Order: sequence, then structure tokens, then C-alpha cells
Amino acid sequence: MLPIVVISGTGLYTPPCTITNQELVESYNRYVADFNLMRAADIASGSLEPLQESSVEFIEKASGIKQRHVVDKAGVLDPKRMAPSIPERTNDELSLMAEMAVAAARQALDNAGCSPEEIDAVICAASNMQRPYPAISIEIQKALGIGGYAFDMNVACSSATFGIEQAANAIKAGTARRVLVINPEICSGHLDWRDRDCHFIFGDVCTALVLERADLARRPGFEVLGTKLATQFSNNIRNNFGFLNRGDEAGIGKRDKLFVQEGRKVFKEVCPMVAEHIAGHLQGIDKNPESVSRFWLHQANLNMNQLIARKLLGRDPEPAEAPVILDQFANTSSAGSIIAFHLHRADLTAGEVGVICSFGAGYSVGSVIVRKR
Ligand code: CO8
Repeated sequence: MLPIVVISGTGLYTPPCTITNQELVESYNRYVADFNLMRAADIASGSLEPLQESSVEFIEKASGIKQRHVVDKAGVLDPKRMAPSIPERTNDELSLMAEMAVAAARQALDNAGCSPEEIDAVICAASNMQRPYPAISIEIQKALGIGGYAFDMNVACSSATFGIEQAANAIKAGTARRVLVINPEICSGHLDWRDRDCHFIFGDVCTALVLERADLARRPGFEVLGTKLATQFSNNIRNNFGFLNRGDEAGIGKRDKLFVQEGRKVFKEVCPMVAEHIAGHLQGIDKNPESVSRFWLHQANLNMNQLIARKLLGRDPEPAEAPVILDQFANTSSAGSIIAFHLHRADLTAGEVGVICSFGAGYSVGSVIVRKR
């Protein structure tokens, strides 16, 4: 018989700086005024469209986001820079991603009541890696004094749930007893803060989870009843940054080397896909959406989450059924659904069932059905 796998601990590292929508819009609109002044002649001749201002009202209505945490506020808000300032560290120092990961991991280990030496594997699952190698996960492994093995993986916003499945499979297969899954997301580094359509979307954060064999766990935790992953190619969310970019100098610095999306199409296509995915997953283990106490959904857009929950339940969800954290954190890519799980699970009682679900670029969807022990 395969061992039962539990999520026994979680951790959250939140960068200390926050940017409110008001601060973001003020900085963006200063950039717009400077740009339009500098290019006034082109705008007057009709060869260039003036840039349009952003607005707090639009951001809150279209997304539900009120603020975001970032690793560097000054660089992002400087209208002449509009990118975080992250000085490169020496090879002997911990990278920024690993530093955030170690802080979140220590919390998760503490929450699970286990020590780093008891972990057999580290999976760093995130949308962007600070470098290709040595793997960020191996750096984290070394910093925490963990044995076994470690690897990095990326499925954009779905990285955490895809990582959870890899961890659960390793535990079931007996290749690891306890696995740390960590999601350091520095989205501010890959966001075009000069693009009005998306400058408000992302924030930085790091989450961590401990998964282990139920018979070894010191905390009741949440039993993993099942995981289900799906991908379907789409060009609607894209990032063409990569190691081959220098092979074509003409492309370096082009807009598509940062996050780009067709937000409306994503909204329209992904919501039904996610609702069907979750319903199908639940049905596969003889459950239905009404039997689920909590949906910890990916946190990209408030309207999106409400629509998905409505499709599943046939009614508007109660706030506690599908907790929202994106108002405070914005879209933190793979970490979003895990932040919701971290902050909104303590009140569930033994036997209650919940679904962690992520979705995003790929397209990708990952769901994890759990039961409180
Ligand atoms: N202020 C004022 N007006 C604006 C602004 C602004 N900031 N931005 C756009 N407008 C205008 C537009 O120009 C448009 O004007 P018009 O009607 O005259 O053309 C109007 O407002 C409406 O614009 P949209 O149609 O774009 O607005 P939407 O209502 O569709 O809202 C959203 C935009 C919020 C982006 C919405 O479409 C959305 O949330 N879609 C889903 C997005 C999503 O979930 N994406 C997932 C991405 S994340 C992921 O998968 C992994 C990424 C990895 C991380 C990368 C790190 C950076």
C-alpha cells in the first residue's frame, strides 16, 4: 500500500516594502507626463500616440488589488528607472531568491515540527529563477544543511501545485520521506512597470511547504487526497527572456523579454478551464464542489476567482469559502494559492476538505485536494 502523504507545515516570507495603488499610480503618471513632454513634437505631428495615465479606480475595479509587497520600492517607483534595484551579490553570498526561500522554509519546518536534517529533498518551484545553475534549490539545501537532493522547476503560476505533486510522488515512491517545496517569486524583476496594462498586477513573496509521510508527521496537517495537473498551449501569457537572447542582438531589450499577456483572453479562456478541472478532479475521488469547505485559489484577479467559485458552486461564494489575499499581495504567481492556504486554514476541523488550485501561463492548471486530519 502506498504511504499517506500530508502537508504538515507552511511558511511565508513577506518583503517589508509595500507599494499602494496610490503610490504606484502617482509614479506611473509622473513617468507618463515626462514621456509625453519629451516626445511632445512627435505627439503634435501625429506620429506618436501620447501615453495615457493609470488610475487607482481602474486597478481596484479590474483586479481587486490594493497593494503589493516588493523587494525594492525606491527603484520601482523612480519614474526614471521603474525597475527594482537588486545589486548583484558575490558567489559566496546567499542569492536574494535563496535568502527569501530560507526564511520561508525555516517557518515551514518550525510549523511542521521537523528539522532541516530530516528533509530528503528540496524543490524550488517558481516562475523565474535568479540564475540557471547551480540550482537555487541546491543553494537553499546547502544554506539549511539539508541532505538528499534538490532541483528547480518552473510552470509559471502553477509551479507550486506542480511541485506538490512531484513531492507527493517522491514520498509515495519511497525516494524521499520529507520534501520541502519552496516558491520564491520576485515578480517585480520581470514586470514592465512602464506598461499601464499590467504595471499593477504583480508582487514579491516566498512561500514554503513541508510534505511528509503521515506516519512520520508530528503535526496532524492536511492529507493529500489527490493531485491533478493539466497544460494546454497558449500564447496569451508569454515571456521570451532566455539564454539564447544574445544569439539575436536585435531582440535584446524588446518588450516580450518581460511578462506580456492578453489579459481579457486569459480571463475568458482560463476561468471555464479551471472550473471544469476542479469539478473533474473532485468527481474522480467521488466528491463534489458542495462538499468542499474551502477553495484556496490562485490569486490573480478577484473577479476571476469569484467567477470560478460561482461556476463550481452555482452561487456566489461566501468570503470564507474562497479566501482573497490578492488585495494585500497582488498576483504573486505560484505563491498566491499557498499564501491563501497558509493564512486561511487554521479554522478547519478534522475531516473537512479543501482544494488548493493554481492556474496561469502555459496554460497550466494544478489542483491538490486535501483533508484536515
Ligand atoms: N488604468 C486605467 N485604464 C487602464 C489601465 C490602467 N492601469 N490599464 C488598462 N486600462 C484601460 C485599457 O486601455 C482599456 O481601455 P479601452 O477600453 O479604451 O481599450 C480598458 O482600461 C480596459 O482594459 P482591459 O480590457 O485590459 O481590462 P480588463 O478588465 O480585462 O482587466 C486585467 C485587465 C486585470 C489584466 C484582467 O484582464 C485580468 O486580470 N486578466 C487575467 C490575467 C491573468 O490571470 N493572468 C495570469 C498571469 S500570471 C501567470 O500566469 C504567470 C506569470 C509569471 C510571473 C511573471 C512575473 C512578472
